[in-house]
Amino acid sequence: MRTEQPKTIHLKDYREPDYWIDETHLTFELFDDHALVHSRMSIRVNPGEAGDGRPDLVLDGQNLELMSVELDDKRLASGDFQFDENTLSLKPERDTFELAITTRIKPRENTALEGLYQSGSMFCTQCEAEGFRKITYYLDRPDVMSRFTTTVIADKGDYPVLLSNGNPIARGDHDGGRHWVTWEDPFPKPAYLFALVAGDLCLIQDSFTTMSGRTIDLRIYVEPDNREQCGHAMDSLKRSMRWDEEVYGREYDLDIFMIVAVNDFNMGAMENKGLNVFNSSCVLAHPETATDAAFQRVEAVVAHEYFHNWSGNRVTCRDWFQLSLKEGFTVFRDAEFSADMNSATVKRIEDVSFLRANQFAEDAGPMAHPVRPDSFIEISNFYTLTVYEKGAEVVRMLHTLLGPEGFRKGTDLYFDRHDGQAVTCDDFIKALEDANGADFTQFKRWYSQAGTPRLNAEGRWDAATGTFSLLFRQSCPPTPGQSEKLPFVIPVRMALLDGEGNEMPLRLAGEDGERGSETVLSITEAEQLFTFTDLSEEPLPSLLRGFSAPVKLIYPYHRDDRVFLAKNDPDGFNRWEAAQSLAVDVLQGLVEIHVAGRPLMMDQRLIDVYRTVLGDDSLDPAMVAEIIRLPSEAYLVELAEQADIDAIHIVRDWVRHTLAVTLEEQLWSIYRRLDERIPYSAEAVQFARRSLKNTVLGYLMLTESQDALSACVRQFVEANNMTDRQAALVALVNSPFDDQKRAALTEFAERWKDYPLVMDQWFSIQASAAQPGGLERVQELMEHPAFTLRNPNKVRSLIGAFASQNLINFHRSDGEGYRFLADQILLLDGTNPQIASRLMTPLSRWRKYDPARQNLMKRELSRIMGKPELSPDVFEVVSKSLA
Ligand code: LYS
Repeated sequence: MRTEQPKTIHLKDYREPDYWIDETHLTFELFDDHALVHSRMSIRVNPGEAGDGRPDLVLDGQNLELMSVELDDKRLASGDFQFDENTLSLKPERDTFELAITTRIKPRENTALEGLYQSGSMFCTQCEAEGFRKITYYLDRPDVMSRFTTTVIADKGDYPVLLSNGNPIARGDHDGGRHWVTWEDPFPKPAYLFALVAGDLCLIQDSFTTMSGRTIDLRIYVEPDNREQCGHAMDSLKRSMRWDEEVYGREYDLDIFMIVAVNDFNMGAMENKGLNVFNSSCVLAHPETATDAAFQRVEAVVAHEYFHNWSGNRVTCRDWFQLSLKEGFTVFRDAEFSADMNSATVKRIEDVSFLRANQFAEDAGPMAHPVRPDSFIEISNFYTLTVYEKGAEVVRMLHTLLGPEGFRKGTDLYFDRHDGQAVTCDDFIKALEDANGADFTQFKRWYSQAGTPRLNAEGRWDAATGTFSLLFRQSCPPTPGQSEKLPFVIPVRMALLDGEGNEMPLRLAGEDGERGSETVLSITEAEQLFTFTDLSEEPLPSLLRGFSAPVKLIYPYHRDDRVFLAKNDPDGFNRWEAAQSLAVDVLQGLVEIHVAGRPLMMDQRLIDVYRTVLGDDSLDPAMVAEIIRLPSEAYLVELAEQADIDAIHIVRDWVRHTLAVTLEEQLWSIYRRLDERIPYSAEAVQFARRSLKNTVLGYLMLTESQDALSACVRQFVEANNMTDRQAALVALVNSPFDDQKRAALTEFAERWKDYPLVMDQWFSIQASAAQPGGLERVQELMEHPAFTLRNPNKVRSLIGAFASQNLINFHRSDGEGYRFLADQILLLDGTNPQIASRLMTPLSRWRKYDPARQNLMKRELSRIMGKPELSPDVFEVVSKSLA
């Protein structure tokens, strides 16, 4: 047990800093085993905050060796300041002064990958959220914005490329083979946006002409071996720049925009001003080594980080409780961008599936928190699905309520009004309100109340009057610290369908005029009734189109209604939703039957829907693929009050087999039609065809026929792209054909052993395979020469994939899966607490399972809790999980 508990920080305690830092001049001397950091800051007291007498200046600092402190060019003696593990404080004698500090740090020993660290042969930084304090003493908070200049000095042979934010303004050589470059960033920024990179990197260069005619120098820096894999990231960057001009009127502001790919990175990427640092998995993409999904992820992450230049950098967060101000908004922006570049409906389906299986689970677990949290122990733990993905849903609802034009007026005002400032979620809402004369007082509950609202709806048809009334009732389950919730504003996009599936004209009682054939109902009360009039026949409602609010909608549809909607709803998203909910209903019913020990019987209606969809040539093949994909085990677990993971797994498998066998002929004809030999292109039309072909191949392999096996092996061998090759490997790995499986895995590893990102895939495919013995396989793979606990991508692809995607093996009834995960968490906590803390998620969800599993999971949580010197990251999650 730790001796001292880490402190909780509360939003309500926010106050402005006592001092501002107007200028920050940094000089880094990089050496093999250490770095010297000299900083010189122009500091001024914050008159608003200074009461009687001048407050102490308290700077943040962690793991720093303090070499010297100079105040206005006078070296301070050790009695002139105090310092402890986390701070350096002194008493300034004037309101404005210059403070110079030298620290010594050890980037090579920095395994937490926060601050300045070494990845492979290069130096790089990650400062968000509180990493800058591991570089030098500073006011490391986002509301302190400063103009930075940075000089980097290093060996010229080993580190020919020296980068920082802004523009290079001077360079030169020193004796002894060292050289230096000075960078100047004209835009004041918080320290979390600082970046430095030094390495032997190759440069891929292009340019972009902005809407006002300025030419921007675009640069991607990667290790020389990766030179051929940057084209897609560069194209994505140019498309993002154009899109942000067209859709938001936002132009890029520096002369250079740089992206650097690094192999060891805790997250996806980071939007440092002018110098984005990326996990190499979010930059590199080549048809032979990256799947379509990887191509789309690169496009999305490049866009996300680029969009941050306005939503995050030009306008930043006042404090870390406001994280969703930049992340929720930017995820919404990148999702809309991806929707415009690819299939909008498919993008929405993917995002909604992900949100419901994962963020809803977070909302229902011990770490549940509002989009704008009230408190935290460790801010790194709050880079969550709630802050990012639910935050984006909240912005999407604002977009829905205001319409695209009103929303644009609002964001124009927001960027205008707050350019160069550090602001709050309330400021964002206020700009949208002021630009539109809207009142979002009640809407703001989405920022302060946690949990996933339930929306129960019921319809009543009155033939005599030709009216259809919809009664909505909303509620929200309690979450930690919030037992009672007030009603949310829930926009419900909807239509009413007639017996042919056509949308009927919408006229609401009490309103003049018609609402057209689709409308948005704004639900604001706990209980609210809407009555539609002048209807010629009983309608079937198509509700929550496009998932217009992140809620659990419960409408008492009959299975036949869902079949009808799945076949006829003119709204593509709701066709998918109807098929999904039909499948959920069928699966849940079968789970009960299985648990009762009765024989399983397939509901023919599900087969009928799949058959119709598979035969509908007018549908986008990617849509067909989405519709015939059964809901994931994770989603079924989330929906269950208490999940019977064995039953869910058995039943879902059985349904998949049954579908495969029943639809075999039709599946073959689709596979044959789509199995074409064409040159690869990373475009939506091809993504769609491969997506359907490979979903179909997955089903065909379930029939265990020799024909399927031959087709699969042939695809594995002959594929001209990684998407097809990998899909075949997945199908083989999940099949009973042991010889072919082994051969394919060996061949794959041999061929791609020098490609770390491809090997990540190889690990994760095996870690996710549901065959018995999954844990032993993972343990064996941990000994593989390509595996290392030091690289976050490797940890995620093996341990992370096992614990979050291989539910049946992770939850084996003897608890060995839990013990294994806890062991890894304890190991990693000593080297990389952020990664250790992320791995806690599956254990934190223990309340979802049966009492025996609950005990086994709690036992591991207690074991983790008992470790002395636990990091604040893991401490926060484990203590909240056990609370
Ligand atoms: N701001 C980054 C993003 O674009 C993530 C930083 C993560 C810091 N722990 O999502």
